[in-house]
Amino acid sequence: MNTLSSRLIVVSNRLPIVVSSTEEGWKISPGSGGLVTALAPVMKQNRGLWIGWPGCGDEAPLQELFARFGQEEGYRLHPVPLTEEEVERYYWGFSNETLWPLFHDLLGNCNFSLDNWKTYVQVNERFAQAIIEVCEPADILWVHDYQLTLVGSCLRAHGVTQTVGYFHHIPFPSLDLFRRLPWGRELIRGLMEYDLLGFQTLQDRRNFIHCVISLVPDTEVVRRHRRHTTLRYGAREVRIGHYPISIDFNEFNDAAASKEVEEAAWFLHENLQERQLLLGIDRLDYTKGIPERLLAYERALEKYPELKQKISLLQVVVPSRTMVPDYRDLKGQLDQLTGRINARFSEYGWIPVHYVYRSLDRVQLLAHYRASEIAFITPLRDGMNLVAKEYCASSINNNGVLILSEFAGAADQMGKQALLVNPYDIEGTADAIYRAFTMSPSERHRRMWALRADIRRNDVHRWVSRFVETLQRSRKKSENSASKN
Ligand code: GDG
Repeated sequence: MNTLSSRLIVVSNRLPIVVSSTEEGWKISPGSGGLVTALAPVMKQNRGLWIGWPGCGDEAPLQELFARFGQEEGYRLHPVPLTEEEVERYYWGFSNETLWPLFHDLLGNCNFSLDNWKTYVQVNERFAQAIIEVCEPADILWVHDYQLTLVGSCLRAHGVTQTVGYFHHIPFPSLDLFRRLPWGRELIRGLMEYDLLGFQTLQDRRNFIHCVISLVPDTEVVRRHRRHTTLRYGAREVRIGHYPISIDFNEFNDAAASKEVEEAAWFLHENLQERQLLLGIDRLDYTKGIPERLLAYERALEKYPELKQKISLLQVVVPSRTMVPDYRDLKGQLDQLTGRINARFSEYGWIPVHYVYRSLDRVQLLAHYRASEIAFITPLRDGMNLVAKEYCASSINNNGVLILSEFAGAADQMGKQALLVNPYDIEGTADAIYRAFTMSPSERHRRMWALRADIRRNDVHRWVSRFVETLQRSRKKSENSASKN
């Protein structure tokens, strides 16, 4: 991407860092994940500044650590300190127990609490204050995700007129569901104070526009383009587009080809030469459809007995949000289901489910991708699902098959070449396992080759460029109309 004419400020709930206390003193290192990898070069190039909650209390010498980080990484950090109670109500409460389940169509998991909502508003205001402290008139601002929907409107309330973009990483629900949120109108109006709103899929973009038109009477559609729709909201024009997020294809492809990963992958398959590995990797989350997946696998073993001894499910579950009661219950359910399937089907020398409840290091993660003949990714709902893309980028021999839920955002781009399933359809998903297992090498090659070519072309660097360039265009447009008035 070309250098921008202005400084880029990124705002997210968490800063992209890990702060830890070691025997040699405090340490700071960049966090992992696609967003950090994609944004780091753009931030370096454009004198970037990243604003967010550091994820620790004031026991760490943050000023000193941030100065070190700035020198080493080439962009600066600015903290938004939060109290324990704020984290409890804004993050664990409203973000993770209300917005997260509602936006994933799981109304039954929602907790609607007025106190949590009030703290959410207050913390969004705190983020806006932190931006105002450091922001200069020419800066471009890019806010991320559902924890910070109201930052744009808080900024406007303080008279900030800069161009502000927002990217929504999770799905946006239908009007029918969204209306259940008691503070839905405030949230939608808050979002309409951004200049550019980015969603993962066309469906999310449509759902959002439908909610705006129905709940905010003073809006109208000005233009419809393939990539975005422009709405007029009061005196302002707001662009709403879809920008499917992606991964750093080359990084996964190259790392998967390394000697270290090759050896680890060989080791994983060592005792299982004649067997196909079916891989599930997820954060512990009820949106990921892990119990339904286990039931479909159980049904496949029942319906297609020839799979016995010939297939094993490797299910990795990364501990997450264990403070939230629904997540603890899910863990119990998984322990019970895997135990049942293994007790029912195990034979000497063959265990049907290898269940791992921990995070894998990077080499192991890539080795799992490379070693598995089939990826089994069946969320009930997902904004995108980067694991599906990472699996394909690591499938360097073009021999993997992707079974993918039709309710993952990734299905929009990968649906033609993946075996699409409805995760609630246990019978259909069991059939897809059998179909993947029996797929010929030439069909596997053809499908995986096309999947990889598409991810290579539409990688995360392209995603960043497309969003930031549109944001810059929005800025030029508002500058032009301001100079005419
Ligand atoms: C949100 C949206 C959207 C997983 N296991 C291990 C591990 N991972 C890494 C994967 C991948 C990431 O975690 C998971 O990304 P997802 O996209 O699947 O899901 P969310 O975390 O829920 O992210 C989602 C995303 O935002 C981006 O917009 O796609 O829909 O929910 O990168 O590699 N990493 C390591 N060990 C593991 O065991 N090191």
